[in-house]
Amino acid sequence: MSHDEYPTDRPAVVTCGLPYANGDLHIGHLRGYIGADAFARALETLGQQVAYVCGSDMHGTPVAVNAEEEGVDPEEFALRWHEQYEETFPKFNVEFDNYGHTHDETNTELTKEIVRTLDEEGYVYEKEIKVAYDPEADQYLPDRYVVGTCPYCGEKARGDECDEGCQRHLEPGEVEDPTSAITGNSAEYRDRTHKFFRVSEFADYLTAFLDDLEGTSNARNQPRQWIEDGLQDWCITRDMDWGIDYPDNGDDDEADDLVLYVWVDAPIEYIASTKQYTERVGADEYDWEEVWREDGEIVHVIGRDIIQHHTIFWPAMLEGAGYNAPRGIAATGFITINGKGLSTSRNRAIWAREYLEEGFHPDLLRYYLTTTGGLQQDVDFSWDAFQEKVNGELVGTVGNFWYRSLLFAYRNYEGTPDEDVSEEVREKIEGAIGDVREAVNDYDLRGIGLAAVRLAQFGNEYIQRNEPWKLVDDEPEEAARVIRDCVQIAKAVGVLIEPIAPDKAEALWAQLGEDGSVHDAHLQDALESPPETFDEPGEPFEKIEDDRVEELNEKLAARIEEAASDQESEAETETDDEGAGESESEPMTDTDDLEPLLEDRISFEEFQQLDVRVGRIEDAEGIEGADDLARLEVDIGFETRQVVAGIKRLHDLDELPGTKCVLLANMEPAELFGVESNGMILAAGEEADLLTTHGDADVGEKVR
Ligand code: B3M
Ligand code: ZN
Repeated sequence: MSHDEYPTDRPAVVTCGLPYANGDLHIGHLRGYIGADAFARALETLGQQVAYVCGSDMHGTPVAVNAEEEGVDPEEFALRWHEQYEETFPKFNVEFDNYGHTHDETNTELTKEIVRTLDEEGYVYEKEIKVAYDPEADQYLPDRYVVGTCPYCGEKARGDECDEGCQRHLEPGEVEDPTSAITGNSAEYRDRTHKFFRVSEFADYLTAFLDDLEGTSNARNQPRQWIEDGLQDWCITRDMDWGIDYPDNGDDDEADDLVLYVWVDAPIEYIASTKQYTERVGADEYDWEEVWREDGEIVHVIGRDIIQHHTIFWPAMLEGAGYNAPRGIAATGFITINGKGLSTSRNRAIWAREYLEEGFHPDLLRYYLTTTGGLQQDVDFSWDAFQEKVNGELVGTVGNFWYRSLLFAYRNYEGTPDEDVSEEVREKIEGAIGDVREAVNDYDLRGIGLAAVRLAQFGNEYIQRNEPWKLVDDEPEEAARVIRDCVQIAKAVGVLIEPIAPDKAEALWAQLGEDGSVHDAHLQDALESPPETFDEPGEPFEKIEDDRVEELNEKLAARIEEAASDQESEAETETDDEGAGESESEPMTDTDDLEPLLEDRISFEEFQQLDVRVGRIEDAEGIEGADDLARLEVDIGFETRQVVAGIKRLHDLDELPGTKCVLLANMEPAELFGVESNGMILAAGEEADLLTTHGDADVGEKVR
């Protein structure tokens, strides 16, 4: 693993957690696949050589249990889902360089080879353990076949994971009060001999590995605690038929009927899939061994529920078998739906198929999922928030800028005016390029998207400020110069937004008459002149209407209700959720995405210098020409103040009159967009959540 800034001169591989081939894909899965896809594309725009690979996770009880419920053979069952995933991902512009599956020959062989190596290196031993068994079903109960209580946090847990509580991996025999998921009977314990991997020997290695690891802070920090608490060796075999057989090294007896635990062969698919890519394109173009055996850059994008597997078990396996270590691990937060945990069993999910059937463009969801919160934050999805973001940022800012500037250019110059780009605009674009570069190095997807949107926002301000429509007759040269700048900004926004909205960026590229594909463009191309002529532009984004949202909300509510009544009547056992960041727990605030607390303290006297008052908003309207600013009239008891606030796109202004707010009354007056602002209303966070009072404080009361 290297620490040189991206782009490096070594090949990189970006992976995302493998979906269990056991059910329909939903927005929780998509967040990870889209996120990793966007990251891989962004790395490429920096000039890094990248392969983006993944595959379906075919083994383990998540697949076996669901196949059994359907009464089908697990292989047939998993292959069916695998094929469906292969078809679905490209529909979201998730384009893997290779998409394999864990049951294919490459992965099966590589897994056996790696396990054999670990065994030969002395990292594997046998131990007799107690394994849950259901006498009625006459079968052992590995992992999801058994449910019980987590010994660490007391929450309801599955055999191998505390999925509703502390998210820990659980070893066989650890879950308390084990009950069979097949019959609901209490499980008995039977003695069985299993294979163990000596993870505990890797404590020092893993500590050093974490010191070097890049990515999100949850992935870098959480595992330290697990190491400090003492690492347990890891049981790597299961009493099951479905899976990769424990590799026979000639002298095994008992291990002959065991398969490998799914978490052994699943991450190895990252390597196998990269290898398949090389087999297809040739090692001259992309060398998987350089990545995995030497010093390439390995980046894993995962859900935060599988941090332990990727920061403890996986790097220990890689090290033990002589492979390269991951450079970065980015663990995403969960998705909630209308503020509640996504739940497939409760049908509280947005399904991939459903989204497509509604006819929404994939890039809209890509934009929403990557820019709504920081990567490790939980992101809430609601159709209302989706509409607000699409209409405000994509239609209102990006689309509006693209359309108005290119239309003006087309009508007046039939393309790009023959002028030089101004210094101001060149610097602005260079700044945005720098922001993207920094965001990629920080594994900050939102930063990538926002750099593009901010540039478009600047473009709108620029065109508004320079009013080329007024110049075109009297000062034609000046008008041409302004539009020349705008066309360059439009192109730059396209290059910058490509990782997040690849189709829309490609359409812009074609609109400008550029050769080739924007997917091959590098960030520096944002500064290259667009072709001299281009055709009449169309509007790139379509607004989502209110009645559409209402209809979508009704549909969602109706199916959640239907699922609830079905569940009541069936009182079924919950076995159908498939990971991918699915949790019933409430979203947590992750302090990494918050601004750090200020170190410097102020005195009470200093605080008293702030004259903060309760106010009531009397009137609110957008300021013409400003994308974000609104003019508010705020009653503060003694008088009514005119205040300018950056909330135009974040709030429905018509709803604000009558709302109580909190206002800093002795703020220096300022002029914004020609409007005087006489005070400052207080708001929290990027969405400008307006502060209000909890009780009946009167308008004009001082806040102390
Ligand atoms: N198949 C799905 C999950 O737990 C699991 C990921 C494997 S990644 C190697 O999110
Ligand atoms: Zn727990």
